[in-house]
Amino acid sequence: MKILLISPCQDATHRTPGALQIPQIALQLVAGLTDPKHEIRIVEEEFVDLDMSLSPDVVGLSLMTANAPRGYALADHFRAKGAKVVLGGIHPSVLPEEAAAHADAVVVGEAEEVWPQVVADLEAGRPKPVYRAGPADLTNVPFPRRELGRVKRWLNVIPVMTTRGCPYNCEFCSVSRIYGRKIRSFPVDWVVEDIKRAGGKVHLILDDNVIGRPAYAEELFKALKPLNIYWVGQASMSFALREDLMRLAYASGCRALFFGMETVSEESMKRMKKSFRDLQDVADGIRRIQAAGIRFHASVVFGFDSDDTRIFRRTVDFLMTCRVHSVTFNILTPYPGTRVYDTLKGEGRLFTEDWRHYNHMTVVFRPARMTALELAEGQLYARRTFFRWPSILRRFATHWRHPVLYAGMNLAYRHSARHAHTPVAPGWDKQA
Ligand code: B12
Repeated sequence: MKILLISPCQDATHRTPGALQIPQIALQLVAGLTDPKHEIRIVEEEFVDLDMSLSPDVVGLSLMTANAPRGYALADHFRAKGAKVVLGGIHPSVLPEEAAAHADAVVVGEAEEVWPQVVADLEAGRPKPVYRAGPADLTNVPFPRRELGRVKRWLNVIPVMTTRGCPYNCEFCSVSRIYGRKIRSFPVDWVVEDIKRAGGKVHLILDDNVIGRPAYAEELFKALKPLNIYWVGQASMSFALREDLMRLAYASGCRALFFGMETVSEESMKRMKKSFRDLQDVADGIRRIQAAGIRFHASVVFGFDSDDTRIFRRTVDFLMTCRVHSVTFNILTPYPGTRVYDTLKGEGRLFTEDWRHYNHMTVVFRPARMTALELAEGQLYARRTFFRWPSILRRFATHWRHPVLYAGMNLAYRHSARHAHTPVAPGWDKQA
């Protein structure tokens, strides 16, 4: 069979700028699970145009909520041409009924243990409408077919997986619901072999928390050191309490980590049961992590019910004082399958369920202690202020040892902040 695997873009008119392009690994993994007798093509529409005249036998689409509407349109297009369509990824996994309207089969959860059966059923002409997968055993997974869907990029970041699952259960996140709260890991020698096969020098470890299992992280960091690679990833703030792990991580090539810091509101920290609940502890943690040579990329979320309009200035001032390397200023997004979605929906505070706007960057609900417009303008103020030249130059004093990474991230975020509009979803004024 001719199988076309697609990662749809969110918005064909507004794709991710080159410097921020990070390839998806899910489709290369699905390709690795497929009997090699089938002909496979991978297209990441966020990076390259999709040839709509292709005539595959089977189309597999990987969907998040933000690119689900585009995915459904592509599914309808290829089904009308006679192809069988399979939908997978986090969005179909939380809303299989909605996805089933655009597919011959929906995979709920992880592909590893169901995809071979899906392909066999498709070949036999009798796919089941839904395939439900439990947490996969990661000890014997075929390597991703990284040669497929390769696109030449400014910065060739190679995505790598080492663990799956997240012990935390944040109200705005659907990961633990889909992948479980128990952390499962790929064997360390499998990860090392995968990195060797992938080639490249700069890697993104995709895990939600690379130190979720400290003993495994220690073994992993020691095994990565001889590979002489650089890597970035995600971790929880508790990393700052482990000088030993920070030293091992830096020695293994870690140069920057994305931290779900979420907020500077101690009221919200307590409600979210964050590992750090005192702002001074957070500041000390940031200082220790950056002193270990690891760039601190903060992910901040605006729009919690305890937030009022003072949160924006307080957040920017705090991050400036801590000389943080870079920041993603997100807007609370009630993704389906999360507790915050159920709460806001239950309270009739959602403006829209047009998933195109569910992308961490658009106000789709009525906040509690400010208007939707104040939340949108506040996020924009924070982005523009933190990435102003005086701020970039002042923080550079702390990050001069890694000028390329610093310049690349800060200029890319400055560019997207300067060209951003006030992100409120249609329908906000009806509820203001
Ligand atoms: C790495 C990552 C990124 C990277 C790379 C994204 C990418 N292209 O993959 C970057 C930084 C670019 C990114 C950006 C964004 N991300 Co992101 N990202 C992740 C992260 C941490 C890991 C995803 C991953 O690759 N996992 C490893 C692979 C193997 O797992 P997987 O993708 O889930 O695939 C498995 C199954 O889902 C299934 N499957 C998946 N696709 C398919 C397809 C078929 C046909 C089949 C059969 C099976 C199947 O099989 C796979 C193997 O078991 C997840 C958190 C998580 N744990 O999932 C958040 C996550 C997916 N991201 C999220 C969001 C919201 C975004 C952004 C919108 C945020 C923003 N504005 O910045 C953007 C959107 C970018 C885009 N391209 O549209 C949300 C999605 C929530 C939702 N309901 O949509 C998540 C869940 C984070 C969260 N905590 O909420 N992201």
